[in-house]
Amino acid sequence: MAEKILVIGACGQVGTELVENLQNIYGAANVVASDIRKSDNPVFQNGSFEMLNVLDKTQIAEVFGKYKPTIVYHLAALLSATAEANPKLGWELNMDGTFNIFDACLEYGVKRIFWPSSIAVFGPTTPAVLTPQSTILEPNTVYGITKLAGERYCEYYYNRYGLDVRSIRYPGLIGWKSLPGGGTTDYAVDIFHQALKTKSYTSFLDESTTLPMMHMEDAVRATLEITDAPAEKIKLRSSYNISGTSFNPEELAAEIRKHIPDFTLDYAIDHRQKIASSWPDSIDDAQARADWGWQEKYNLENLVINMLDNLGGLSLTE
Ligand code: AKB
Repeated sequence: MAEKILVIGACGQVGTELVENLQNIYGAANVVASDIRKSDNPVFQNGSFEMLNVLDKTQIAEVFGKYKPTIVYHLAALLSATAEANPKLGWELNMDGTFNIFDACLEYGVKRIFWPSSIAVFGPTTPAVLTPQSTILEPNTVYGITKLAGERYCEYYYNRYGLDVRSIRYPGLIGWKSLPGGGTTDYAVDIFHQALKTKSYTSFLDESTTLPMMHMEDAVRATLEITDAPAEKIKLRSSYNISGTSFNPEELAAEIRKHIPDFTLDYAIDHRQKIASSWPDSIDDAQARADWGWQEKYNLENLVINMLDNLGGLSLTE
């Protein structure tokens, strides 16, 4: 039977690029994108699009009933900074929304579901360097709390109901095709746009804040690889650590200066610093490598070249 793919929260930073990849793999006719509002990105002109609020069970039943998806990517969530601004909505959307989608997946016999966790499950008491897969999980943001509870529910739904959920803990994601919204790691995308426009950037995180980061191409590939891996390779039914690279704003700026020598970086630290300070510097992803063969392609150097190149800026050095 041909797969029917449903992407929920499709118009966000990951969804936009994931939908494009899925259309290339399965054919646009087999990919249904859904979100609470439609983005004008051209990718959504192909295939089907449905308005879908994950808190609306009637709407969920309509979409699942209409398309009978075999594989679901449930990406709808409030990210760290937005959830801190509205903790009740953060809890409701991230938790109730996830229950509603997991239950619909069970009811409609979905074969596999992908649900993203995040490095936000870690907190100030977690070992910060090469954070192990199994470690202290005491997040102090509402986003991190919902991601940790969500991970536990992934494992619970797998053990109790046999729902084949797969999950990875996304680091900060950096891509040129789509913009992030409401995260703490968003500076690492914005800096490229500003570097090209104004040759300057004001960072809301301080110079020594090292965070785990990943190029979007790697993140989308990890998402597809874990979702498509044979079930017996997925030994962890909570969520896998995955790692790309790690850097702080100063290191990122130094790399950008190799291509835009007069780029300047200033600092105006805001509330997001507290969130970032609670997250690790780097991640140990040995289990993802061993179980389903995870391997990143981008380090800081080729990530910066790729971003500037695709955003049209390498000509600045010529
Ligand atoms: C955020 O900053 O909230 C996200 C994340 C690390 O999950 N990018």
